[in-house]
Amino acid sequence: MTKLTRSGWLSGACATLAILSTLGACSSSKTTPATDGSTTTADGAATTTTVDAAKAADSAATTPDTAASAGDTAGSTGDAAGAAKLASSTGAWVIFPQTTPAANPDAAATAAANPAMNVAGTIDAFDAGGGKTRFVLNVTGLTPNMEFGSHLHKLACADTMAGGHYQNVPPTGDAGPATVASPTNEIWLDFTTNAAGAGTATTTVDWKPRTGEAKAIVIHVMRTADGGVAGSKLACVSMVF
Ligand SMILES: [Cu+2]
Repeated sequence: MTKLTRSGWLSGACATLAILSTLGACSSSKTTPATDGSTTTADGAATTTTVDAAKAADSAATTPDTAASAGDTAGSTGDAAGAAKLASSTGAWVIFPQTTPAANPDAAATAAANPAMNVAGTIDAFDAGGGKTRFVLNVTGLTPNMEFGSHLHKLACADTMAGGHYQNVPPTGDAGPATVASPTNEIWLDFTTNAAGAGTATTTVDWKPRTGEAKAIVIHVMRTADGGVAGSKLACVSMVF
């Protein structure tokens, strides 16, 4: 339906221009850059395919509910097969200084340069269907062959180093940290880097983060232990729900 509409628009535009005796606009300008990065030819059917593909992707990204069933079939690779994206990390990574023992009590982090000081990469969250959310982390530039912890945090990177972990069920009454700091109640994306310093992690939870209450992904110096402890915060990137 979209293809027909776009093709019809192009044809109509050229026809109108022809009537106005400005044939050059349609016949001599073979290709023009389109805003989505593809090229548009005035007469080409191939172009509409490219444009439609981009529009389809945009549509999937902005209408998660209608694509929920696609998310179910996407498998563990995450971003393939049209799973609706709920959120992505954005902007530059913030590197937290590791030179103040009081602020960063972990010895491994304070003794050496930040092992995540050159981190790059992204985190995406997808609608996995049935109310579930799948997170996929792909990072590079870290110290090779090292274990890291990583979580979804409540605050922005610039706000008290992203604050604490986002939790689906916050602590209430007598519930201690151990009862709510778990990989099913929080987003844990721990990983071990390969020899090239790259790491990946995927986790799926049966809930969606509440809008406005989760704002960043933090990488820690240690793999996450019981109770959510993972040592110093090394780096942070914005990821807003
Ligand atoms: Cu954390």
